[in-house]
Amino acid sequence: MRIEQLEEKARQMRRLCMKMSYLAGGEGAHVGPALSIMDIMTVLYFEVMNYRVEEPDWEDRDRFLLSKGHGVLGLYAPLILTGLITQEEGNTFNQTKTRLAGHPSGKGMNGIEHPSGSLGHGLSVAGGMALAARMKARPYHVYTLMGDGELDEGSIWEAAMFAAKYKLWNLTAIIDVNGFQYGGATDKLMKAGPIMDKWRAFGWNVLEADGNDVAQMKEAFDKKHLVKDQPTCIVARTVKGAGFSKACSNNDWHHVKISQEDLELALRELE
Ligand SMILES: Cc1ncc(C[n+]2csc(CCOP(=O)(O)OP(=O)(O)O)c2C)c(N)n1
Repeated sequence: MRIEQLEEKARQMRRLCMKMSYLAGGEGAHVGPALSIMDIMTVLYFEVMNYRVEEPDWEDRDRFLLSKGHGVLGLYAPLILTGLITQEEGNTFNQTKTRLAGHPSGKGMNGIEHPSGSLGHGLSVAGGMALAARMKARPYHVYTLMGDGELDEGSIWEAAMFAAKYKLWNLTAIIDVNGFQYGGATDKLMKAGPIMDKWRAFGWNVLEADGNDVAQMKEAFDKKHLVKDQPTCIVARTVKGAGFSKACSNNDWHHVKISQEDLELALRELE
C-alpha cells in the first residue's frame, strides 16, 4: 500500500476504536493505549504480516501477540477491517456474553493467538512460538507488542535472555514507548531507559522508529533489517492517545467512558 493509503487505514482504525469504545458496556475502554499503537498495527496487518482471511488457522501464518492486552481495541480494529472478525461482532465489544472482551481472551477466535491482559507474558509465549517454528522448520515470523510500562515486569527480561540464547531471528518485539503507564509517567514510576542500550545488552538487534509514522514503521519492519541469529526489537516512540486531540499525552484517557460529544469531536478530527 502507498503511505497515504496506510495513513487512511490508520484513521479508519481510530474511528472504529472510538465507536467501539462509545458502545462498550461497563466502565468504558482503554482508549489511550489503543490509539497509541494504531499506526504500528496498520503497518503490521496491511503491509507486513502473512495471513489468510479465508484460512485463519493456516499453519504458516505469521503470529501476532498483543502483550499489552489492555490496548485490545488496537487489535480488534485491524481484525475487523481485514474481515477476520465481523463488524457486527465488533459492535458487541465489552458487553455481556461478547467474545470481544476488554482484553484478548476469545479462545478459538480468529487472530487471537493467546489471551493477554496480565502484563509481562507476551514475549515468553512469542519466544516459544518462534522456537517452535524453527524446530518444525516453518517459515512464519512471530511479532509481539509490549508497553514501556510493561517493561517493569521481570518475566520480560527472562524471556529476552531466552530469545537471545536460542538466536530467535524469526521473533520481533515492538515496544510502544509512549512515556506513560496506568499510574503516570513511566520514567517517574520505574525508569525503563535507556531502552535501546538495555535490549542491545540482552543480545538483541535493536531499531528505533517514530511509532506514529507509518512510513517509518514500514521501513523498520523491512526484513532487510533482520540480523542472522538475533531477535529484533523495534523501539517505537509514540504519543499515548495519538489521533485525538483530547487524548494526546493525556493519561486521564488511559481508560474512559466516552461521551457522545467526544465521539463526535473525535470522528470529525479523524475524517
Ligand atoms: C501484571 C499486571 N499488573 C498490573 C496491571 C494493571 N495495568 C493495566 S494497564 C497498566 C499500565 C501499562 O502501561 P504500559 O505498558 O506503558 O501501557 P500503556 O498504558 O502505555 O498502553 C497496568 C499497570 C496488569 N494489567 N497486569
